[in-house]
Amino acid sequence: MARLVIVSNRVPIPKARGASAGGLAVALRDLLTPGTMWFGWSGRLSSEPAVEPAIVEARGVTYATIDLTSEAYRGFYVGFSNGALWPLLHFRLGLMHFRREDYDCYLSVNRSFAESLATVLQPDDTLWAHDYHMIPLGRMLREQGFHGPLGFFLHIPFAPPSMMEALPVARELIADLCAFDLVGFQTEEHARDFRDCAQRMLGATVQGEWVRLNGRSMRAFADPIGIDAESFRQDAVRAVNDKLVQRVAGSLAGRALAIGVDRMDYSKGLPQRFEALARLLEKHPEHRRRVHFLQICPRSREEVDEYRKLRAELDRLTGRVNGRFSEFDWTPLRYSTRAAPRTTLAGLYRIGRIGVVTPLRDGMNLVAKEFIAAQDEGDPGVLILSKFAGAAHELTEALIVNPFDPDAIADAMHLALTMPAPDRKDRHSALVEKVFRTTAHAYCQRFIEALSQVKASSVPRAAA
Ligand code: GDG
Repeated sequence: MARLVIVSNRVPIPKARGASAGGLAVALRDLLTPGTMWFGWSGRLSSEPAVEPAIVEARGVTYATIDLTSEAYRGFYVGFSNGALWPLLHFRLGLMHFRREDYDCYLSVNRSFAESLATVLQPDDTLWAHDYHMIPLGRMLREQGFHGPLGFFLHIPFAPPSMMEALPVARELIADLCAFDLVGFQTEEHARDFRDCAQRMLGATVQGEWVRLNGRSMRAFADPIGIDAESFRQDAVRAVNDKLVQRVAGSLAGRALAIGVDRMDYSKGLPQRFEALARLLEKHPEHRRRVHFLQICPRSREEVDEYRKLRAELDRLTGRVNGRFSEFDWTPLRYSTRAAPRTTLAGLYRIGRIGVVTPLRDGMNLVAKEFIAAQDEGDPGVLILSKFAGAAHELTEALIVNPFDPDAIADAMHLALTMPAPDRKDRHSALVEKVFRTTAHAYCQRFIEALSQVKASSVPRAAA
């Protein structure tokens, strides 16, 4: 196959030995064979970034990165990507802050990416760009004369036309997505929303998964992301020896552990989840002193106002729940904003009786899959899953809840805490089969294969 060039906002350059890889690096691990290139932002700010990327080679993979100015970072990353696109695509119109200057900055950073990429791209490369920061990149590369296959994957949800229309530059962004040969979404619902937007807002012709606009065709399909289930399971088994896991297990003193793991983000439904715990203890006092809820919640995007407000709200709610229900030797809610090492996390899932995954909207949600992979199949825990997470389209044997309804989450917690072992095992065996089938490996293979096919059929004959 031609050389693969992966593009994403942040580039996970492997660090010192033993450091664990981030989410996207784990998902794309199978593709990081010698010869591959990964291009994107270095994570550094500098006053005059160079056009030519800095190159680091590790295990045969070339990592090419550029710096951003602090002004570009504010407009492109904080402003348009996380202040406008993220809330819009998570159905939070009230939190969307659109500023034309931020959008201009978003375009100009994408243009810098395209110009910098042009210095390292080879004509027969295949390019796969990731996520909402990079939507205009495909069109810009085409304008620079790149003819190779162009793929894009959106990790977060898409929105239907009625919602997309609220963004003043939605038509431009949808047209930009159409400039790729292949666009992957987490679920068929998101893919369909995109095709509907292309049809209704741009007048494109849609046939099945194909979208035809201005004389060229592209494909928009669902390619659900997964985890490396086997290695995660092994981590979880090994983590019985992890000191922190042992300390947490000891501190439970026989009580059930309910666990939530989320970046601190308003899309994850954390206040409703904390409220649900209070409802559980109120409606079912028999669970008082018998359950601990552990919420691991690493801080994220604190440059954006909404994220700082969320932190203050969670601090307040934690105080309220614990103030109301704690006893001298029992605290119902433990909440930490520190990140846990990956193996520790796997071990904590394994000792969890309930995994609580209740985002208000989520592209996929890998925590749901990790929780399932980590369970002891002889005595598995129960997954409570939001109907608005992409994962709910596959993991139908979880206890599916409406995350806006703390009472419904509380009822699911009660059901999970009282579920007999045979029921837990039945649900788990159906779920684990799915998590081991729709893995990260399967996700990558499906995308790369679709990209190799789509190009052949979408290039106009004269140009082929
Ligand atoms: C986006 C989409 C989509 C969390 N806390 C710790 C930690 N994590 C890890 C989890 C999981 C990952 O971070 C989070 O992934 P999610 O899928 O849950 O959510 P997003 O970060 O919002 O990711 C999402 C995903 O992209 C992939 O396409 O599923 O819908 O929003 O792997 O385990 N890892 C460690 N310590 C922590 O404290 N080590």
